[in-house]
Amino acid sequence: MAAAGAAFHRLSLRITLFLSLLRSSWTFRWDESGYVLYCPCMGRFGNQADHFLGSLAFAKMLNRTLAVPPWIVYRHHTPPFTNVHVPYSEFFRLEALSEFHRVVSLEDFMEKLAPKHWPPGQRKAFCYETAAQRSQDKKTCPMKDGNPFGPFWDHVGVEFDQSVLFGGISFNSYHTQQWIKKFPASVHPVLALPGAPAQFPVLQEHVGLQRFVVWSQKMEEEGEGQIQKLLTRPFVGVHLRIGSDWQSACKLLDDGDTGPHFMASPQCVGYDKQRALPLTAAMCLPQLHHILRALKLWVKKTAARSVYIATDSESHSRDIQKAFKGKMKVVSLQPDSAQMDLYILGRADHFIGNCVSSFTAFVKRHRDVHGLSSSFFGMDKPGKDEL
Ligand code: GFB
Repeated sequence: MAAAGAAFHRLSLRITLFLSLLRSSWTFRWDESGYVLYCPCMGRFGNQADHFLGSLAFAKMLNRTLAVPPWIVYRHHTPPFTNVHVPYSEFFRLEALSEFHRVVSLEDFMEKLAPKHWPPGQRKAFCYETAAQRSQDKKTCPMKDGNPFGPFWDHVGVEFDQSVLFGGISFNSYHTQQWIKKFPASVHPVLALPGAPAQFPVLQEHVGLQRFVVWSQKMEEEGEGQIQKLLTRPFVGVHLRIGSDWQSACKLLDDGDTGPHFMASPQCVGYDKQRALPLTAAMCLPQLHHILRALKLWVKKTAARSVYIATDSESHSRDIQKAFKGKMKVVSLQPDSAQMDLYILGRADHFIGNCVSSFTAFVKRHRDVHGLSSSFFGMDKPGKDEL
């Protein structure tokens, strides 16, 4: 019996190995329907994440495989004092995207597919005519002009040999047929673009794609470890986007240079411009009293025992502790990687974010997918005690 069991075990191991080999050779089989490549060259993580969802939708719309780019992390003030290109799978599960559409990491595309199917000498760049206007001959896509463009394509080892210009078409679904007619995969198997084929902020119809963005096992383990070590449930998580770059951005709002749609604000004022709620200064740059008010309200509502503060600047931990008379555990990890803050905020029992920030938007979408509650600074109704 034991011998039969061991033989069965060996057989099942062989089958598993065979299936995983089959799967990997399938994954790296050339897709005749073509590919979309792009540089996530606008903004930092939150902006790149918004663009990622739109790009995923664009690839599906054209029925091309998306070559998922690495995240560009700007480490100019901390070692290595340069851009770092972090593979998608470092933070999230690549395989979870496949539930929605065909994907391959850009790194695998370059290593396993490009040498044969998109070899040097045949690498075309695609861009808007208006973008090419910036080049000397006015016919060349500015694929590698400046930072982060040059370092990105250098990182994946791409030089472009030719430019293909287009105009009069946008990346939204209205132009699907034009894209397919203009650039059939049989003639143009690889659509390599200088930026994301998507809008910022993410279109309302693509917000739900967040559910395919699933944290990697490594992030999950580290994140859960930090929550267990530092926090006591229930806990309220807050995102304080209050640093100097943000203060300058919010000044545009104070100066009346924006409408209610300013950066990520459709997430809280509404996507419909005609019916959008007013965007106030407190929603963009909450002051300490706004922060304390919202916290008091939500700590009470959720009977929270601790507060987690994610911030791009100061945490106001002491003021917050004082406001709760020292009876609340107030934690601000200030982690090396911003994604750890995103992870913890995504797991809070309630989240208070910044309406205008795409960093908040990432957390809000994630929480919506999981049915968790969120609110925004400057939008809470005053608590009963304050009336
Ligand atoms: O994510 P992001 O595009 O959001 O850019 P916004 C803000 C970046 O600041 C994040 C850091 O990616 C982080 O690197 N950051 C902000 C934080 N808040 C936190 C936090 O709570 N914890 C940690 N660890 N890091 C846009 C930018 O930012 O703001 C644009 O993308 C531009 O480039 C604009 O600067 C004014 O939408 O908030």
